[in-house]
Amino acid sequence: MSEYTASVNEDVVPNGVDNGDAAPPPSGPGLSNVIRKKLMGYVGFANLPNQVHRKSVRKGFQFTTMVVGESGLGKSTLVNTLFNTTLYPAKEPLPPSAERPKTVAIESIGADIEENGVRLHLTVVDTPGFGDFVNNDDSWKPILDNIESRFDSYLEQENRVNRQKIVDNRVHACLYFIQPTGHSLKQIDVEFMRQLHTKVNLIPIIAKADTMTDEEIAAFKARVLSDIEYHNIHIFQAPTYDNEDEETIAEAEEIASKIPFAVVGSDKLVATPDGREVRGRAYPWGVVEVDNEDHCDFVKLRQMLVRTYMEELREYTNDVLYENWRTEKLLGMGVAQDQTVFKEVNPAARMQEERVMHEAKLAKMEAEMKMVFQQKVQEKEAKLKQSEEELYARHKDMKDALEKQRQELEGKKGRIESGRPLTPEKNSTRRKGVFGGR
Ligand SMILES: Nc1nc2c(ncn2[C@@H]2O[C@H](COP(=O)(O)OP(=O)(O)O)[C@@H](O)[C@H]2O)c(=O)[nH]1
Ligand SMILES: [Mg+2]
Repeated sequence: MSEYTASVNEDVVPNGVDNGDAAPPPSGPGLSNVIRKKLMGYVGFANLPNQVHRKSVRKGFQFTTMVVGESGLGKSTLVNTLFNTTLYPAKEPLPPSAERPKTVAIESIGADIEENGVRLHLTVVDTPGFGDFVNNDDSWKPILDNIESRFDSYLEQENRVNRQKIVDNRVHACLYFIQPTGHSLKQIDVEFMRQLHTKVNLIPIIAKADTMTDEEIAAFKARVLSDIEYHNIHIFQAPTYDNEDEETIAEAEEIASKIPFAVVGSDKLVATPDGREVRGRAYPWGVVEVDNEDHCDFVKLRQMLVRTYMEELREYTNDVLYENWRTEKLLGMGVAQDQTVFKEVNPAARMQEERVMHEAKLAKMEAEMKMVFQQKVQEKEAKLKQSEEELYARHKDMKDALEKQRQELEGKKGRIESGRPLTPEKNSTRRKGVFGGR
């Protein structure tokens, strides 16, 4: 068993994203709140060098895991058990009269753990309040927002000129705690997993497995899995590689066969009837051992999360979950990926392509010029036609006026020739005195 220490940097940020300060080693004068703790036993991430190359080992790993589930399901206890350190101290339950929060909070705790020269910057994101309200319809929303804002912060760092010091605060795994009801998934479980499965590696866990018998657990697991399948929920699956040896394949299958992991958590040591000291829970009828594979799936869960697939979880988060989110986001902003940057360039083909493009451009310009010309001609024609019509109308008016004048003169001429006075009406009007004026 190896000896090592862990320093716990309790950096609790309610309702928000930790700003990355939690991850780097707490080595500044400003970090006086660092608690140094001695770990109780071997955790197992010293196996990481077998998972990735040495460079990242020297730099240390950033790994963020999130725990989600109704309160009292043993999330904090399991985190303590997993990382073998009291990240979460025992909490006094709230008195009945206390004000209770009305929303899901997001709290993150960072810890730097070192094991056999391998540094792990661990962040655990807790989500107290999830599922605790009368109406839990949107319990998943603040959690999704938190995961996406972590993607946002990573994207923003990627876009910086200096990309040397990228802090990876993305959530690499989400342990979802299912209540050991023995029935099937609840609405809130299905809704959460449906909303989150494309954003985070989901690892379903049956909490407090010591409250069920082996047969009940087997039946419950089958029902949970069929619910997950029915709702098309994607849970994290360990990848299999072609050239792997039989032992590794068998191990992967063994881990996969335990999903959803039925776990028991405890950060206390208890004595077994045969005199051993183990992490477990003591009951009048016996002791449930956390690290005993006959008692629960804790060992397999730790193997999946820490010893074997930590790098795969990080990789899948980066290559698939983050990448899909990024593409969607950029598309939403109207920025499309320029596929040509990925193409291999063949000079002849490139020239041909450019010529075709140039010709197409010329043809387009010609067509445009033609169109403009035609448009101008049409406009001119329309104008000419209009002024012609105007001229014609004026000509007709003048002709009509002249004709009228001619007729009047004709009438006068007739009257003069016949010897009648030119304005007989004028005199008669004056005489009768009926019509005024004129
Ligand atoms: N029976 C049983 N009790 C557990 C288990 N894990 C935690 N508990 C107990 O459940 C209570 C709530 O645990 P806690 O870790 O605070 O739950 P959280 O609210 O989900 O963080 C505590 O009294 C724990 O001792 C478990 O695996 N089995
Ligand atoms: Mg808790």
